[in-house]
Amino acid sequence: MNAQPKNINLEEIVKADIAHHFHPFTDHKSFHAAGGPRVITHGDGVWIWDGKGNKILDGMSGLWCVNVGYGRKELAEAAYKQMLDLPYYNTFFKTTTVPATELAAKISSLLPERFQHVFFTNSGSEGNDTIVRFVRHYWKVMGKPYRQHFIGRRRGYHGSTMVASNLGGMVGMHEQGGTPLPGFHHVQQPYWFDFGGDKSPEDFGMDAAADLEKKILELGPENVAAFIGEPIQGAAGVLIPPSTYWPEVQRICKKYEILIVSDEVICGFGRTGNWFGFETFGFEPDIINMAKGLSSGYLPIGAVAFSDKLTKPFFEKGGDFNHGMTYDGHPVAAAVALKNIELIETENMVGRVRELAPYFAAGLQSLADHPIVGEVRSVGLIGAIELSSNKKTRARFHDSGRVGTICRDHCFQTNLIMRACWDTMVLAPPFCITKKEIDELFRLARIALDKTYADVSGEMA
Ligand code: PXG
Repeated sequence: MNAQPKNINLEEIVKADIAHHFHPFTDHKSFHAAGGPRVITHGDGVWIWDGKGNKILDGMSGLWCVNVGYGRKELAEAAYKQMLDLPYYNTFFKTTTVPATELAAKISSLLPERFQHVFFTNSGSEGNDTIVRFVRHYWKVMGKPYRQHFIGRRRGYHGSTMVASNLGGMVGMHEQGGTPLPGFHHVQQPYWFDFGGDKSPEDFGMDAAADLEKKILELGPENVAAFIGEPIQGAAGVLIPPSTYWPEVQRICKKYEILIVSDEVICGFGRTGNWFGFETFGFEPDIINMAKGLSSGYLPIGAVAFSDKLTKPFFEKGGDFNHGMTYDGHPVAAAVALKNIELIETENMVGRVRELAPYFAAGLQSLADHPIVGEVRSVGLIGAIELSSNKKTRARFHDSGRVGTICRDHCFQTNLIMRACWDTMVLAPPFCITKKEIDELFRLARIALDKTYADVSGEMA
């Protein structure tokens, strides 16, 4: 247990934060107007505490990452031990450390046989930057230098660096970075609730995949390097693709020899009830990007697995791969990731996600009758609640994101962390959540929905 109150001078921290801390993905004016941040001080299991002593149910595992839950001493001890042994050494210039190598082998053992090699990064964004350089170079080495174009999905999220945000389809990010840069393209996301119209989800899944083929033909198949997708689009609002979608994407990419990148930063390490999302949705990627759940967020670390077909030319033809970051394979982060994977394995947490999935889904379903809920959906321990002004027509409230923010703020007041992606409320609780805690999560969620409805009931269509 790690639930004792922490002695902090809250006022001082808030003051210092307003004075000196420039936050990511934040409207700074309204942040200041609201009196600064909520300060999170400690956590245990699915619970976190703020500086005022509020006990909060974290329905988001931080930012989709604290999969084993808060307060696992084993992870702290693994970091402590490794820091004493060797706090840092690099993996450049024909060197390695024991945890980095052991982790590469461990990750490889969790993946299909064709993934024997792993490149380490410090975040999901860096992983995707790595993938773009690697893939472009790979196609040059293979004598196909024209294969330089990448295709992602609208509202896909692949990170915040310039290249990762190009792969992603978040317009708000493009607008602030002078992107998308040439060579990055975006197609229909498999989002039946908003775009499916009268079609069945399965037919719509085929349509969304057909949009990829259309783009490939427009660019010229010989110019396309890779398609990147999250098995479930997380930050877009937990878009769970219809069953037809991924198999059809696979067929199309195979037809035109286009590489498939599975961005498993959210889905990886058990979230969907399998180790990886591509297993849940039945496709065969060439490259896998991982971060978040790799260390359950206890330290920053990411990894990219390349299939042997892609690494082979590097081993046979030689020549440097001109890419790397100081902390690639950081030994302390790697030691923590190894211990994290050990916990997932020894406590059968992937099986636990699968077992809890129907209970979690039933909890979501219990909200489906709520007047402002248009749809609920989930796979494993990741789910979404669509806010809608008319269940039948799946109509949206005006000013996309407004009602989602209202609901998120009510969740905050109710001591539940449930995030809003526009007007979709999303959940991804830690795997250690109990059935009783799932009940509590949905009890709090209903309170937040009731309060939201009270605010917008006059807008129902
Ligand atoms: N790929 C995917 C699928 C992600 O979800 C990244 C790459 C980038 O990872 P890093 O470690 O560079 O952040 C992510 C990250 C949100 C939110 O509000 C989601 C992410 C990050 C921050 C906020 O939903 N996903």
